[in-house]
Amino acid sequence: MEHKIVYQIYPKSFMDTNHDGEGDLRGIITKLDYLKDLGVDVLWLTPVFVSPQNDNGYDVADYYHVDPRFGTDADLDELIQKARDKGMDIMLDMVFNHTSTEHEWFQKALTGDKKYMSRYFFTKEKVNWQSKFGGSAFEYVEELDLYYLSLFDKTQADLNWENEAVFNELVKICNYWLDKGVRGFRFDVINLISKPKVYQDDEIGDGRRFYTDGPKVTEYLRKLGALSFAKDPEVMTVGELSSTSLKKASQYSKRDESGLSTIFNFHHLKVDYKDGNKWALKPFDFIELKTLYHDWQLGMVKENASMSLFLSNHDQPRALSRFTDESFEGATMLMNMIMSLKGVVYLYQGEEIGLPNAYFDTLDMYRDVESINHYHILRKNHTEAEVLKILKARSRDNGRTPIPWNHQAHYGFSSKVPWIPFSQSPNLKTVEENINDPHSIFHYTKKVIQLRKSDEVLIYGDIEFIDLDHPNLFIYKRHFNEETYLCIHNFYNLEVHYPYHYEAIVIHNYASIKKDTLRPFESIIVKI
Ligand code: TEU
Ligand code: CA
Repeated sequence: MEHKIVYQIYPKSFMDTNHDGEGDLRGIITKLDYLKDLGVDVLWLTPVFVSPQNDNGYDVADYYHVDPRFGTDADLDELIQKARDKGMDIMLDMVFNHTSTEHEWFQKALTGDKKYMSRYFFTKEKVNWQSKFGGSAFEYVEELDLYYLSLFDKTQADLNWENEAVFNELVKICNYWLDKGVRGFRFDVINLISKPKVYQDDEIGDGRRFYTDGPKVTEYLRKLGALSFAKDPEVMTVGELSSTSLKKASQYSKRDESGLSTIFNFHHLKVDYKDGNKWALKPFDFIELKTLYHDWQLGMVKENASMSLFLSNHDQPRALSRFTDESFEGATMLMNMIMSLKGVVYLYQGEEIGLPNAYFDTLDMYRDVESINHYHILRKNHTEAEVLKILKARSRDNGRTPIPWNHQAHYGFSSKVPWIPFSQSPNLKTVEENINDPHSIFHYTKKVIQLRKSDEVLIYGDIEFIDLDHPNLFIYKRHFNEETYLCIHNFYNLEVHYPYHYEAIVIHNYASIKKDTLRPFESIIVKI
């Protein structure tokens, strides 16, 4: 699995082919040669199932059919086949912690049908748990004089995995798509599926300590795996884990267990949260970032478990803007790092062309439910300017702007004004510009992908961290058989003196070496 590169696609912002300003499945089909040329092996699509799109598809109303916004069921079949013909697998995003309140199960529950009510969490009393998008996690239903649990938006009702009928439905859905030729699943917030029997107020937090990494998550996952995806070792699965721990995470992706292939944890993407608060800004803590990689890389190896390597996705500001000056050197330093750590590499659309954050200046440019909710929450005790500054740094829309393919109308993404504005950054370069420039971030990414997929030291080698307290450099070695690589990444826009010896250069994001020196965002991997 570690030799495969996964490319995450946010279909709504990838390529539009039917002139409605929203990306679609046929748009992805038109770009398969581009993705094949880039060298990726698996295409992860965020949800394309029927959905009212209140949370951009993470509110699923029908798990068996494609939302007309994205195309037809036949379009998805064609994408699966055509990707396969080019040696790429399709990974679908399974949102099994909750359904949309538009889903027929929930609609039947609203009629008071006990059989369907027990598929969710209806309760007479509510407790003080908070939704991840702000506000109470319990929504009141007058007709039933009951509340239901919704940890995200109120139109996303949490599913009761303890209910056999629910579990069997989810097994059926997985096997349906496996029979359709899908070769991968990403499981959304999968460590929230084991809720406590009794709810209690949280005196200190927002309630997540009562429902995160619950007692039955491992059992549920291994059972689901045994009845569906783990039957075929070629099927790649990844679990998105919210606020998890190394101990728990390693349980879910133990090799040789019918659990997940790998997991996503997010601690390394909270190193710029002031006091752990997403909506409070501070410069990223570099030492903490390196220490987290040290602990998780070695911890997962010790537990014989596998982790994913990623820096950006559709919920995060773009790493290029978050950790660097958006330069070629910044982008390729991050690329060298993610491709030389231990695990399965996930790239997010746009990283291969150095696409920066959105840089939206006004609220009306934002689309994300979480961002708009928090605009109003933060405005209670912040000025307009302060809130817009926080959103500019933290909003999920930073990762959701459309791909700029070329300099035709609407950057060749659509013939219509797109559903969300393009990045307003002056550093934006199109895919076409990248392809036409041999020294571009695109061609460098292609080269380092080739290296990562063919180099056993980077794929299988042990990892050893060095000088973790260095203020500017991230340094580690990879060992495999007799070979050792030294990897050095300068995370800062300054020159650093650091003596190192080498036998040969494996990859370098500068044209030549300056003895014992790492220039701004310089990154080199050498054989020693
Ligand atoms: O994200 C879960 C999750 O943890 C994020 O919502 C995260 O908490 C938030 O972005 C941090 O601010 C998954 C999906 O990736 C996300 O797009 C969905 O909104 C969410 O689940 C609910 O399905
Ligand atoms: Ca479209």
